[in-house]
Amino acid sequence: MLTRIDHIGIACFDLDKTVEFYRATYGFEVFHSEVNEEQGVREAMLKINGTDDGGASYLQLLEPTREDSTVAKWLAKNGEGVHHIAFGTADVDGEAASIKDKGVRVLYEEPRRGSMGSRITFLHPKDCHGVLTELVTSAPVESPEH
Ligand code: MC0
Repeated sequence: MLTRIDHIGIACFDLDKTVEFYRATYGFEVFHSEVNEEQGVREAMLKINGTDDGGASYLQLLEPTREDSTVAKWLAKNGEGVHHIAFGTADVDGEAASIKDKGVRVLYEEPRRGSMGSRITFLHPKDCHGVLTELVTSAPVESPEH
């Protein structure tokens, strides 16, 4: 089951300037940031709200780290804007298999590493009415130390 909008991915040319726009305009703060070399992005996660499946919804701001990355290619063609949406699920493997059975191209054989230790895969935008769609299983939340 897909149980939340995990995040909306927004491609930008300058991550720091874009983070500042979201802070100054809406008051959203950076919850987490990292570089994902495999995906070729530097990213900032802005937490918007918790969700009733125990997860959360984020805006994910993405700046390419190299010219041959998918985000750099997309920015060159489209300019800044919404790059993908991501649905959260407890079972990315099962959801990907079931969606593949419906004839939608799943881009990875096995889920890969996403933001904050999550496991992710993507569905081809041409099979999703023009929307690059990601499936995410968040990393388990560590219990607080006593
Ligand atoms: C490409 N297309 C898109 C699109 N990217 N349509 C909607 N939204 C997008 N983001 C369209 C193009 O306009 C083109 O349509 C067609 O798909 C083929 O695109 P292409 O530019 O020729 O590029 P390809 O085929 O080499 O690659 C497209 C593909 C790729 C979706 C397969 O971008 C991909 O593998 N994406 C998944 C990985 C990714 O995006 N990673 C970055 C976020 P026309 O009509 O012109 O033929 S990483 C992330 O988000 C992680 C860190 C996380 O969440 O934790």
